[in-house]
Formats: sequence, C-alpha cells, structure tokens
Amino acid sequence: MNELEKIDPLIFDLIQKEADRQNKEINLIASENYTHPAVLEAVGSILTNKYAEGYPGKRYYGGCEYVDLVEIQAQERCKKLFEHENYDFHVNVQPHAGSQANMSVYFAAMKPGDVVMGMSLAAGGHLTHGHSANFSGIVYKPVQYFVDPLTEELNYDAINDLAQQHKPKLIVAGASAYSKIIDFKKFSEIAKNCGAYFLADIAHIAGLIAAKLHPSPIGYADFVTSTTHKTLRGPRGAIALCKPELKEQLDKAVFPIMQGGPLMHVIGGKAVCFKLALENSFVEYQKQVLENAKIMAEIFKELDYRIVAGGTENHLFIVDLRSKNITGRKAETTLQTAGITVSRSCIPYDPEKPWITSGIRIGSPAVTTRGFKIEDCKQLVYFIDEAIKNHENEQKLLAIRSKVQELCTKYPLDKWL
Ligand code: DSN
Repeated sequence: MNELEKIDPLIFDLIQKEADRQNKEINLIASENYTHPAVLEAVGSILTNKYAEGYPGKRYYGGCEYVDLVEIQAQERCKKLFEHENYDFHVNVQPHAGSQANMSVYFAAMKPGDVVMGMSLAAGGHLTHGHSANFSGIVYKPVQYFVDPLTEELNYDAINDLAQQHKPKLIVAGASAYSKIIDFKKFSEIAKNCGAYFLADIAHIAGLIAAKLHPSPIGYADFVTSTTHKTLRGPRGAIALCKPELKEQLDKAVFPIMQGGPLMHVIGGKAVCFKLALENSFVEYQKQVLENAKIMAEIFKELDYRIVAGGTENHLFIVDLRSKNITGRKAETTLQTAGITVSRSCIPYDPEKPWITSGIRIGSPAVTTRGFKIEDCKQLVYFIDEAIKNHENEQKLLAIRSKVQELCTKYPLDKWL
C-alpha cells in the first residue's frame, strides 16, 4: 500500500477513478495531452519543498544550489528547442500558467490603461487577449480583432487598419480555436507600423513550432508565451520568452511583480519535457498530430459537417453543428455519454451564447500520444457522427461507449498513467 492510499484513501480513490476515466475515454480536447511518467515523477518530487524566490545565482533563500541547476537546465533546453540560427532570445521558465505568462508580458510592456489588441474569444482567441471579464480587459483597454466573416481566417489588412485606428501598446497573436497557420511576420509588421510591442502566444501550437511544422515567431515577436502541457506534452505550467534587450523587464514582471516563489517541482517537469521534446520521436509525434487532425476534418466533411475556415493546418479544428440540429453544449454531453470527451466551441459570429455554442472543437494531440493513427481517427469520427445522430437515444449512446472502450483497450494508457 502506498503512502497516499494509507493516509488519504478518499483522494487516492479519486485519482484512481480519474486514471480509469482517462484510460477508458477518448480525449479530443485540443488543449489536453498525457504527460510522460518521467515528467510526473519530477512534478511529484521533493523539489516542491524548496523556496527559491529570485533567479539562478540570485535567490532570496539559502540552499538553492541544486534548484538553480534544475532551472538552468530548463532554460537551456527550452532555448535549444526553439533555437533560431539568426536570433537570440531569453527564456523565463517560472510562470505558473499561461495566464500568468501573459500577465507578466503585459506588466513588462504596458502600464494600466494602455491599449492591448488581441483576438476575440468569440472568434477563437483567449480570455487573456483582452476579454472584458479577464484582467486583460479590466486593467488594460482592449481592442479586439475577429476573423474575416467569409473566409473565417485572419484578415491581416483589417487587423492593420484596426491597429492604425487604436494605436495599441501591445498586439497579441495566438488563439485557442483557430485552425490555420498564423503569419507572425505579418503581425510583427503590423505592430511595427503602429509602434506596438508584439506578443506571440503560442500555447496551442508550441509543439508544432518546436518540431518546425509551423512557422516560428522567434525573431519576429518581442515576447513569446506558451503553456507547457498542450502540444508540448509537459507539466501544467508556462514559459515566457523575449528578445534579449527585454530580459530585465520580463524577469522583473514575473518576479517580483506578478509571482513569488517559483514552483521548482514544475520547473523540474518542464526541464524533462523539453528533453523529451528534443528527441527525434517528438517530431514524428507532431507529424502524426497533424495527419490525425487532417483526416478527422476530412471525414467530418465527407459526412456533411461544415468545418470552420474549411479545414485545418494544425492540431485542431471547429465543427459547425448547425446543419445537424444540435448545439455544441448538447453535442458535448452526448459525446461524454458515448465515452468521447470534447469541448464545445463558438463558431465565428456564433448565433448561440458562449455557454451553449454552435460547435465543438476537435484536437488530435492526446489521441496521437495514445497511439492513434489514421484508421483509428477515421473510426473515431464515425463514432462521433453516430452519437450525434442518436443523441436522444441513450441505449445507442451506451452501445457506442462500449465500442469506444474497445478502441481504447487497443491503446492502453498504462505507460502514461
Ligand atoms: N483556452 C483554453 C483551451 O484552449 O482549452 C486553455 O486556456
């Protein structure tokens, strides 16, 4: 019996149940993944006992000689992962989460009340890109850009016009629900034209960028932020990168302005994650992520579903469900009954409220880690279609759930959980 089971059987039991759920259900949430057991070990280690406010070599606590080395490893490996032959950059591995990474950049680049321009959440952006309910839209003056109503893609001319009109201090590129390549060079030109800083939030596509399967913002963006638990397949946490000349501003914004003690156990997990991401197998994994997303979008189209922006060039896409007479919320609960986890998603200019939505977001990173290949992904879309068509029929949904579990047993998560 392990210590947790002995001391807290309730929490132990809930963790077992969650592991069982992860093992028996198919996860298509685009922002989730299964991190490696080696990462879990680092995150569950005694590094959690250590306070280390400050940075390597300059801490406010004694006894930091080993955690300093852990943090330096994380920084150096991250640098190698995103290295660019022409451009140097600085890495801060301390942000606790994506929101904190973005908040640090905002503190580094702006004063309260300055104008920040980002993609609207309703169009596929993120809360921290200027949503009125978030610090980014409360502390700063937000200007939001959308996607083109016809193509549902970013319209760089329209974004430039908006930037000229509002003269933001910071422009954010990046999204949570956008399936096309983002042109970071164009964003940097737009920012330059209006004298703004440029932040590329690559939380969703960081793994693809590291594998050189999506253009990198390094060299174009003043700041780059990312979470480490999505396509990067690491621990829950984040990183913030910047041009060398902005290092002092960024580091000061992370600590002491925004955070106190860094989570050294998570930084240990980030270091392990970057080591794994530097292996050749990580590139193969990301190629499969792209192929799996692409085939799923194609099968949906064959089955007469509309895909937002016509398809996908990354790890995710949004399915417009209006022609199937089901909302995103209903589809999400229907698929949950059938053993498939997805997140509902607004489609651009959605007639439904954000709590309901007209779409679902489908992502391939987690199933790809699990081992799914093209044929499994095709089968998965057929299951989804069958479930959506039978959303009123619980017996049918439970029968699909059995088939889903059969597919899951082909790819057990024993190695990962
Ligand atoms: N935006 C969330 C997602 O993509 O699921 C994460 O913050």
